[in-house]
Amino acid sequence: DGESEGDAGLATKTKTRTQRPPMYKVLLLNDDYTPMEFVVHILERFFGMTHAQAFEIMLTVHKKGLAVVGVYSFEVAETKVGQVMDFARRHQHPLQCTMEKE
Ligand code: NFA
Repeated sequence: DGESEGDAGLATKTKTRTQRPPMYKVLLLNDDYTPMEFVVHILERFFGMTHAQAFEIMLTVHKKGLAVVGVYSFEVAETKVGQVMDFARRHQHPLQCTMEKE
């Protein structure tokens, strides 16, 4: 027992660490053209933020160039990115949203 030759017959346990699924950061990128209120609307609509939270994060993106707007499983992150990109394109704004593994 115990995946070891040097145990002289004594039981040993090899700890196997549980694998948590990877999480993905969803990032919003600044640009010079997308209206501030449009970005605030996106953060409320797709990321469940209050108006005050959304305004604060929008200003962070505006000043710093980008911000993490949420952390999700791959599937949820992919859906959020798709929703933002589609909504921005339909309104003819150049807003960019991407995801990266944490
Ligand atoms: N920089 C944009 C502007 O001045 C606002 C903006 C914020 C765009 C966050 C994209 C993301 N109108």
